[in-house]
Amino acid sequence: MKKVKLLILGKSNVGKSSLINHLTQSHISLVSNKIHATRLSTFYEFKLKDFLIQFIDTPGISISDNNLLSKAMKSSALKHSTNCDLIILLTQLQDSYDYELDLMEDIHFSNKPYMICVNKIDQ
Ligand SMILES: Nc1nc2c(ncn2[C@@H]2O[C@H](COP(=O)(O)OP(=O)(O)O)[C@@H](O)[C@H]2O)c(=O)[nH]1
Ligand SMILES: [Mg+2]
Repeated sequence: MKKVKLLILGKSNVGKSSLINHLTQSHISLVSNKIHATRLSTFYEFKLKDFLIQFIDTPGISISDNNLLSKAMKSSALKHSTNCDLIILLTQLQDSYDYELDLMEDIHFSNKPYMICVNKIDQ
């Protein structure tokens, strides 16, 4: 069975965990409206036809915050980019995309295929 690893990146609260919940049709991922509900990256696996899909849910990476916890969370999330098959950058309609543009530099550097998805289209 082929294993496919999907790394989900994005700001806190854009709906990364909700998306994984929806796609895996369960409620195993932690969802909340609090910032940094997922402090450490979390792995979820499910089978789809002949594939074993693994989602890597990451905490929102605080690029603007210069504190140690933010830096540790960012490097912890990005280290998964070395062995994933696809990076999904999740975003939402907002005033500024500085955060995403910053993250795109790391995504380009990883040389992995990626897609940018826009969530909360109901808003
Ligand atoms: N309106 C709206 N709210 C959403 C959507 N997806 C997630 N949310 C809400 O956004 C908040 C943060 O979701 P969460 O999955 O914890 O975000 P994460 O920090 O990126 O993992 C929760 O209150 C969700 O219910 C969506 O498509 N539309
Ligand atoms: Mg989350």
